[in-house]
Amino acid sequence: MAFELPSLPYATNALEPHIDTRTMEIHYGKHHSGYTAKLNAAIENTELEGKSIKDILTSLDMSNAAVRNNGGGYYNHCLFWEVMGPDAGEMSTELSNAITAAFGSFEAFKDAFSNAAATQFGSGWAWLCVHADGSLEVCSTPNQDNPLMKTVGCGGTPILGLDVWEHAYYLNYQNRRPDYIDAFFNVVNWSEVSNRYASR
Ligand code: MN3
Repeated sequence: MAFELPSLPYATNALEPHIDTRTMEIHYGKHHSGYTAKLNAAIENTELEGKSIKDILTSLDMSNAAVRNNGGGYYNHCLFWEVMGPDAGEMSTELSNAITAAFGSFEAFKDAFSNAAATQFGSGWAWLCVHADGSLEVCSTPNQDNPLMKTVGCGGTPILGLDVWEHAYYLNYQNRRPDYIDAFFNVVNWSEVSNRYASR
């Protein structure tokens, strides 16, 4: 069973003005679609065919560039669409307490996450990850790597991710990545992030 491009949980214009319609159309319809097709091509007739994406990434041979790049791209964008939305929802008390425990306050978490996103040189992602004991970590990874991969320098399960590839923001923000990062916090779906925290 090949991987399929999941449907977007909202319309392509739902995140305006923070993330513009044209960027969503290209990012979802071209980039994510491309990662999906290339992942399927890379695993076809290999022992990876039929495994879950999480299983593939947690046991990945990092020298397998096609699966690393396209499997990462497939998983990362699936998460990215789901942790955003036109409705911010509500953060659970459990997640709120974990953020305070790890960072001191929500504002301090936001600063740490924004800094990770702003200082990731070139293309990559910023992450909020949960460890098995419920503790939280902010980190960033290059390209389409993610914390499920063993040797990327951060661990745990990602529950919030921000794509800082130029394709994610250039049409609307050009070189102003910090403005895009600020805008992202207007479209985070905290109910979804809380669900991911709870189901770690
Ligand atoms: Mn992207």
